[in-house]
Amino acid sequence: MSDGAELFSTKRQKIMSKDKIFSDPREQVAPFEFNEQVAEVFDDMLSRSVPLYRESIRRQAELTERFYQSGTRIYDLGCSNGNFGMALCQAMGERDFSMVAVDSSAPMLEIYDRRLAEIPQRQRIDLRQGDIRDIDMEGASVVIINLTLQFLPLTDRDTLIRRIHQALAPGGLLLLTEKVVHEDEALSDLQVDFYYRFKAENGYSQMEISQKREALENVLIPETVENHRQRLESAGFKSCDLWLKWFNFASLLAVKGE
Ligand code: GEK
Repeated sequence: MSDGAELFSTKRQKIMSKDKIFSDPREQVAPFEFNEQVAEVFDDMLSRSVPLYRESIRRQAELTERFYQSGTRIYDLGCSNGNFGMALCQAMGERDFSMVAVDSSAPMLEIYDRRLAEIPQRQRIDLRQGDIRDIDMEGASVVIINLTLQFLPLTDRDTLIRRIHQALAPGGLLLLTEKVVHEDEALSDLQVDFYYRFKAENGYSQMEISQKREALENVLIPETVENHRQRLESAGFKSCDLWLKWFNFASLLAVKGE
């Protein structure tokens, strides 16, 4: 992997396990879960399943550095094993900051905790196990929700985005990355076709691709970019930019007015 692998470098990263979770045929595919088996292969899974994953994490860390206001907090909602946290420590360098990183998966947070133990900025990141819908947020200047809103029921999404807007200081930043669908069915199909091509190029077999798709059915519910934009606008965000787009993946940034 040459796409900035050094970005998240820790000792653990160098012994990354390969994702073979869906490589054997299954009679019934159970709904996808962020369990120990997934946590173990997470970096390999994301780098082979999410186009531009490293680039997007890196730029979001740099955007966070740009928008962070001293004395406030950063929230990483659905932080997984800490790739954003590691990139952020690098982007912040010596600069002081405070981040709350939340995930419901204990195996993910165990890995994050081990990675933090290896770096000098460990005290700046507070790991919390819980549901992002229940977490209290206040005094924030940046909130990132990277590939995680898509796992909430559709009915819970407006409330969370409103709560994020309320928690942000004037001039605060929300970073939102999601798998998306297109409102035009033919274009949606085209995006998915190119997405499966990307996965196949990264070594996933057709069986792995289709079993993973089945496991994510009704677990990961993508929306259109337009839906996301509208939700951000209704929550009160003053400006919004689609800063990265790759077929069925979209990264938006939204800024709260002064
Ligand atoms: C990254 N942001 O590397 N409450 C808390 N955590 C949740 C919830 C919830 N309701 N639902 C899902 N999660 C990361 C990648 S992965 C994306 C995020 C993916 C957590 C879940 O446990 C998992 O760790 C994360 O959200 C989604 O930039 O694997 O497609």
